[in-house]
Amino acid sequence: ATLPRTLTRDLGQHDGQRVRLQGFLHARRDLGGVQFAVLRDVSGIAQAVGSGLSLPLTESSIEIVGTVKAHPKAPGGYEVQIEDFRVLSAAREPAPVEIPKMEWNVNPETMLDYRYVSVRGLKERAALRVQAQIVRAFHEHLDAEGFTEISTPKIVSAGAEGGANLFKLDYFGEQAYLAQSPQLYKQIMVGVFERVYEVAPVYRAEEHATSRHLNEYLSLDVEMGFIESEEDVMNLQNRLLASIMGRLRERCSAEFALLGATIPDVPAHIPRIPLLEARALVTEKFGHTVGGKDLDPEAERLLSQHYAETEGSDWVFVTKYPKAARPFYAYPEGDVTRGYDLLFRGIEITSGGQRINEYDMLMQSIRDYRLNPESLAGYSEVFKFGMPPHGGFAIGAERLTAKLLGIQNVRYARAFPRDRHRLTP
Ligand code: AMO
Repeated sequence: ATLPRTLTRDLGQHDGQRVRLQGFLHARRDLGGVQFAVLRDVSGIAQAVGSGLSLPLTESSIEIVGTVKAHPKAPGGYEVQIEDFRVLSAAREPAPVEIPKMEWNVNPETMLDYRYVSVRGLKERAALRVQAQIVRAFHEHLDAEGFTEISTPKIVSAGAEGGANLFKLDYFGEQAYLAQSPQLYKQIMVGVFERVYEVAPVYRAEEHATSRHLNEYLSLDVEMGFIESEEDVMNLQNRLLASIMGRLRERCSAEFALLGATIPDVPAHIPRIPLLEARALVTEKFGHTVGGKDLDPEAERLLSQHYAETEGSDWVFVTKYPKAARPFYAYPEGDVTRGYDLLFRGIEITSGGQRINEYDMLMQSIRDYRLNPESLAGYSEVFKFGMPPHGGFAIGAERLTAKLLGIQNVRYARAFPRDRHRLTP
């Protein structure tokens, strides 16, 4: 019988035994008489040593059978003495980037050009694994709170968020768009399941290359019915984030250690501040004048700094956004709305709030925003049929991942980022 496969991370359980490893040739060294091979598998790396071997190019996929020996200087504390070395699929040419030597911010464009292989790097894949665990924890927590997962169209007939950043598409001769957000559909689905979530890519035709914008990103969307106000939504997000961070602490400590990052605490009550007060605070305390109706990136950074210093919180909800800074579906309250943003370590990672749920109010808002009521009829009609008070939010998965891990650009928090100049790989 063939020896079962052992993962590199489990070598310590097999001290003195024969094991079979499979993976990629991460690094190699030939000292003439002896050869060293570093094998990388899904769980980590292991050093193996043999003699009389002719090692293939790095990134070849390989199989090693050998005996495990404790070796304090080897990664993980064990080394495998090679008895049999097999090449499963030989690399045909040297890898265009040296996988073991890659670091964040080293030739970022080159790394992205060769992303199909550079993404194998330990740090690169650690970021993606953390994101996968964020998504998993998102599912787990919301399932436990009675939410149902939904899947809504990404080819749509109208924008949900306004603005000019819609990708146009020819749909059998009709004008269609790539969805900017599942917003309108997740609201409709509240009428079905009361509490829903969706994990799916969304599309934004952002013209400008910034470190926080992608043209395709993963949106973690939530919507819940029968709320009293946006407070219920913020409280849900507060619980959700605490639970995600708790699970990351259990499951991703190795990834955080590799990236030199720490998992933040989530206060039982994340601080809240109305937008107008936030703008004033940033001006008074830091002398920064905020342009526009929203917070600019510098104001977001300063406000976060303030809450980190005064309350020890990496998180702050900015509430009561004015109508001018919110889409048509936001629930109005005088001059402002029941919309909020969540800042995390200096950057907006979420928009959310309570939504309009009364038909007449919604139609008035559609007119006030000078939108075409006909193009929104597939959404607005449902408000004739008893839509309960509801609200929700969306977390940008790449922004959260990047900020958690200290990654400077959201592009590295996505396996195959789409930016202004990048449609491949
Ligand atoms: P909003 O447009 O603010 O709100 O988007 C929500 C969150 O998505 C992330 N995000 C982005 N991430 C990467 N690249 C981009 N171009 C980009 N644009 C946005 C941010 C942002 O906070 N429908 C509402 C959500 C809701 O109210 O439920 C919406 O889409 O983290």
